[in-house]
Amino acid sequence: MTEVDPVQSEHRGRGVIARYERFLPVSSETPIVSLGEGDTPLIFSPRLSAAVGRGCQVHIKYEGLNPTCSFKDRGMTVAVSKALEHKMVTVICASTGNTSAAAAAYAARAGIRCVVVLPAGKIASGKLLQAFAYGAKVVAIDGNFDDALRVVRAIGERSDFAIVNSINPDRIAGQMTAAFEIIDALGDAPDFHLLPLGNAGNITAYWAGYRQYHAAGNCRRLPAMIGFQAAGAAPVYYDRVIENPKTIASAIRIGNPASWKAAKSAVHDSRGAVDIVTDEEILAAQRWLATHEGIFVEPASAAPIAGLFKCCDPARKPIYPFTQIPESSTIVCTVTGHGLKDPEVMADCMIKLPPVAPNDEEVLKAIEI
Ligand code: AN7
Repeated sequence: MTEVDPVQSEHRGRGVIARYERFLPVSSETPIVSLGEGDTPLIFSPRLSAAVGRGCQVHIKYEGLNPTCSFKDRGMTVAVSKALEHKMVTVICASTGNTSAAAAAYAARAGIRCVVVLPAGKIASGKLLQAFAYGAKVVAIDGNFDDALRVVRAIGERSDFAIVNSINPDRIAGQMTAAFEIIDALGDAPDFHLLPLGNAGNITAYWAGYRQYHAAGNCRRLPAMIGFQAAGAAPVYYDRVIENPKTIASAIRIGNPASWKAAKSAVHDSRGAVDIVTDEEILAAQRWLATHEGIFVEPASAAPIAGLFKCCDPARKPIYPFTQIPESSTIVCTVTGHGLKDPEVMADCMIKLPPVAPNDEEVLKAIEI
């Protein structure tokens, strides 16, 4: 095959760098590695709005519709573009799955090597499949995500590896673009922003994005940032490292988040909160969102939906009761990854299907109508 240059081509896609270049750490020297990420739908949810009541409006930012089906693509386009600009030949990350899928895809696009270090047996099957499909070098370690990140930090000391976890500020910069898009769509920032909290990069990025757009005069208000952790993996909520984090939401099974301090500042400065939701609440919210709004997300992404239900129910003692928020508030929930990433957790909703005769009578009988 002849040499191609995917990054300097005129057809380099209309991703978040093309759209928000002036807010990002790129220059004319930066080769842009893009897969057309961002510009994801902000979907109004009449049912969640009704659940909150009093004229409040709830919108869902559906980040599962990015090129590798999670929000990580926004930061990865910037991180891999910068790695290429700095002539790096290998990117490396630790991951609970989505970062590795995004890193592998953007490295493939850039024509550089990608190494992903994963906790063995703890990655949702769709995400692991992606890392292999995009040709990454995959290493499973006998440890959890926090161990994997420790190893990656050590290897990243070498000058020939670029770390593309969210400890890389280029990742955070790229992820700010989701906040820009929300403001561009709503005409202002929302009053409340709910999202899952794992390694804490995303809450940090959203808050930075909201503030930057505010400083540029693109919105009048700033939202309260409300992060939700799984009850068994809630270091920020409990304010201590969790040695053996446990939750079905494998994406946020993290006991010692890298952006812990920045997340605390975001919550404090925005007058937001961190709360917890149980695995049962997460799975119920995941199913509710799929069957009531047609939006299928992975378990971690259902945490803010479970959290919104908790906030609406004073009996569950939410940290941030929505019965007390002003009338007509605007609320955005970010759902971070696609449901197809983690098919196993939904496997029990696929009932066994004995084939029926190919005629209308038998089919109607089968659906009990
Ligand atoms: C679907 O891929 O940490 O609080 O290594 O995949 O910014 O970490 C993933 C995190 C939420 C938490 N939702 O975001 C990884 C990884 C989904 C995720 C989070 C993740 P952060």
